[in-house]
Amino acid sequence: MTSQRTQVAIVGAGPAGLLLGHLLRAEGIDAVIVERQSADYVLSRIRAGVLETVTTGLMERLGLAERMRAEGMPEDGFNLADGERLIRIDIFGLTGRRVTVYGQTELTRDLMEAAPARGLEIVYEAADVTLHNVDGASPSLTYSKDGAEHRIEAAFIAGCDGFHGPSRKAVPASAGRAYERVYPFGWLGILADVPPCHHELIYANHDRGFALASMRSPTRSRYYVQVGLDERLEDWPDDRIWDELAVRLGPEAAAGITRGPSIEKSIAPLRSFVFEPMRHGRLFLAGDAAHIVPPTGAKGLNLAASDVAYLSEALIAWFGRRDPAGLEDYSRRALARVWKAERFSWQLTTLMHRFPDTDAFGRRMQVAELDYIASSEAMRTAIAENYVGLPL
Ligand code: RFL
Ligand code: PHB
Repeated sequence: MTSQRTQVAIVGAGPAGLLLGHLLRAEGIDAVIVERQSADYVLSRIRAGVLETVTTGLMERLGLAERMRAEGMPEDGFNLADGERLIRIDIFGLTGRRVTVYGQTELTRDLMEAAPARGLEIVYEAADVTLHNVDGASPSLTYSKDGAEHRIEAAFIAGCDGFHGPSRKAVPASAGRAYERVYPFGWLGILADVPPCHHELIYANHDRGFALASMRSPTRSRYYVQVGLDERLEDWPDDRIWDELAVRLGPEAAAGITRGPSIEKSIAPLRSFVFEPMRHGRLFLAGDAAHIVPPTGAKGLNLAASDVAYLSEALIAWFGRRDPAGLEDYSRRALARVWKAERFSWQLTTLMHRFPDTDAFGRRMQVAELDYIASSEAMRTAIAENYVGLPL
């Protein structure tokens, strides 16, 4: 067994772990990331696309925003569609801020590529990561790689290992509580090298179900359709997806759709989940390890970023001045923002999807709410300020 000491051991090289590692290294704090997958595998997962200013701001602060500034697409607004018309949410006009379309893959690549030069060690393909003594004075983790066993001792462990990782499971059931809602449908996503159908995102509620038109660049589109949980990818050849998108997104968007072969296709389930508290002893949870939002509000990656903004600040105060206040307050502070994003994501999901038990009354409620949003600037402002991201 080899042994290594660091100040913060980080589990998971997703956005939460990578951002945290860089924020700590920028202040001279040692950190090591252990990641179960290879770098290529992590980069092959097509996920988030919309970044709040909290997230782009962290990349700026780290001096890693050059490519994001050149290739990211600033968005002044987005649209809700009700089957016929587009209801525009003028994010910039209503809040003075914008979101940026820049794929999670690209953000992750920028962070991974900058790691060696900044002394951020990332161990890829680390198997059997196990956390030890997280509620004692000297926590550690062990993993195996290439047939050898390794141990990392640290002052703190950051669990940034996503929903299925081992960190949350290292918290005894009696020390935490999970809140969960599982939705009775999923999103089928398709990536294609065709121009987007519209210059802004469109979230559509149609009688046949939800659809989303998003993008990655002027030549790459990302679309989603709501599907039943029993549906399989084989049931959805590309043509069926394009046909369905054209109907659900409405006539204006349909006129702009360019069809092309999919380069990625996957089905993701939708879930709301929060684990409280986000700290157990010397273990701190951040990002999807602690909470999941349905993707409708585009909040998951951005919450990972705000968690690690709080956590890095707390760890920097601890290592710099032995000030424990930030660490003690981390869970409360992070959860206050998490629950508001949970509420927004749940509300937008409920407003925009067909639920198997939506009756005629429920459908009328959705239509009336969309109509109210179209006519009320107060409603649009509430949506815009949540979508663009609540303050840290
Ligand atoms: P991640 O990205 O899941 O990274 C966790 C990392 O931990 C590793 N890991 C382990 N490492 C070591 N040992 C183990 N035993 C391990 N088990 C797991 C994993 O391999 C992985 O590399 O979590 P993180 O960093 O918290 O980041 C969260 C975001 O990835 C997630 O919230 C977003 O992708 C959610 N999301 C969206 N968020 C947005 O802000 N805007 C969006 O537009 C948006 N769209 C989406 C989304 C998520 C989606 N899916 C597929 C869930 C669209 C979709 C379809
Ligand atoms: C995406 O582009 O993948 C995307 C955009 C907005 C969302 C979810 C996903 O709300």
